[in-house]
Amino acid sequence: MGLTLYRNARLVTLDGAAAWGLVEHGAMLLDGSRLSWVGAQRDLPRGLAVEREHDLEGRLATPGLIDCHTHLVYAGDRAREFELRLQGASYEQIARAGGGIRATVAATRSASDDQLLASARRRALALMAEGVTTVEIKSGYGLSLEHEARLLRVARRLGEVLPLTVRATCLAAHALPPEFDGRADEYVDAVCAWLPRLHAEGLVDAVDAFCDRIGFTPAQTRRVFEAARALGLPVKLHAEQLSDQGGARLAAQFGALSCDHLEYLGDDGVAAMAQAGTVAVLLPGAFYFLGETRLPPVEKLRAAGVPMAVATDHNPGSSPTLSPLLMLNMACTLFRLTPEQALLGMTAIAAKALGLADRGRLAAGQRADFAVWDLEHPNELAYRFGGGNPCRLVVNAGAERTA
Ligand code: DI6
Ligand code: FE
Repeated sequence: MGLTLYRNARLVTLDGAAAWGLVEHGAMLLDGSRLSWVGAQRDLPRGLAVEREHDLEGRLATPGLIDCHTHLVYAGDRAREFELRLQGASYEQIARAGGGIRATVAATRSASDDQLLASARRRALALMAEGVTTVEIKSGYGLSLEHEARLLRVARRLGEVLPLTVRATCLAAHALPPEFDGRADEYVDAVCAWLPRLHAEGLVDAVDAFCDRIGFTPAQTRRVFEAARALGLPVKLHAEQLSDQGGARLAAQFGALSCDHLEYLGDDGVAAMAQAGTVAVLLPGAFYFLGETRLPPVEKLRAAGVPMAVATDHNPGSSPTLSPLLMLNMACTLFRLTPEQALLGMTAIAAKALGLADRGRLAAGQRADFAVWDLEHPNELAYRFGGGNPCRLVVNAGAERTA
């Protein structure tokens, strides 16, 4: 395949010293699925055999968005629980009464593979329409070997049927399934026994757990992490979402790629994450939708040099959003990230949260994953909210997909 040139773009490379890595009158050269040259058009090497040329007409080009935390594969919805919460029931109370994650598990187990794929595909298309080129998808609504495997296979399949990179994370330790009531330790034994089988089928890129009062204890989480480590799989953690369990400290001991949520993260957790190089994944959708008032310690994370990612956390219970752009806005309005930090959080730092070094910036050698926007300046990505999608074009590994 010959070279492809995209020219006349305002490049938001997120690379180099300039704010946003902004390059006016920029051009990108693609060699197949990779960027082979990125810079100001006047510096473009002469005498190249360019096969195809695209004029971006002065539009903004950013790295493709990376949604590094979603639960995209499930059946049913939890709109009724939303009503109950508005009448005063808490997320935790609903979960303890057998609703919450368990309600979605029941719906998911009775859905067919085709139904799960079709609904996940619709959700993925909505994310892609706003510039997403890589998505992480967690299992966690199956909670048995058979059903967790089914969810992970659907996630893998999605990456085959769509121009989208899918990273699959096993979150079998999401909640206790009803058949294990009162036997959480036995359930954790089971999860540890499933992991090698799921991994042997090539279904697992990382392992996650929900460490909280309504999830699993740090001791149980540690056992899941040990099973992951024995397989050479990286770990992540839903940590300190509803209470401080010391989950982040534990995850840092295992060199976790990321700790996610973190509203109740304490100073020791911040320090442990900084030392381990663990990414903090901020999820403003869940914070907003659950009416949480405790903010993640963004100032402290920033001061300690912990990289911060931003994701949708799409799931039916705590964050039923399909708008990564709205999350950029909320990361700024609710968590006080700067618009540039928010975009970095959904590109370069999100890539780090997934252990991917080949994407997240516009630079030679990176994957040719980018989005083109009808916007003047990148700060508008976080400034606008709720509709009027400005995404004009999405390119994944060099292949165009008109949004
Ligand atoms: N925390 C969350 O916000 C999601 N999972 C988790 O551990 C919510 C999952 C759900 O309510 O269905
Ligand atoms: Fe989540």
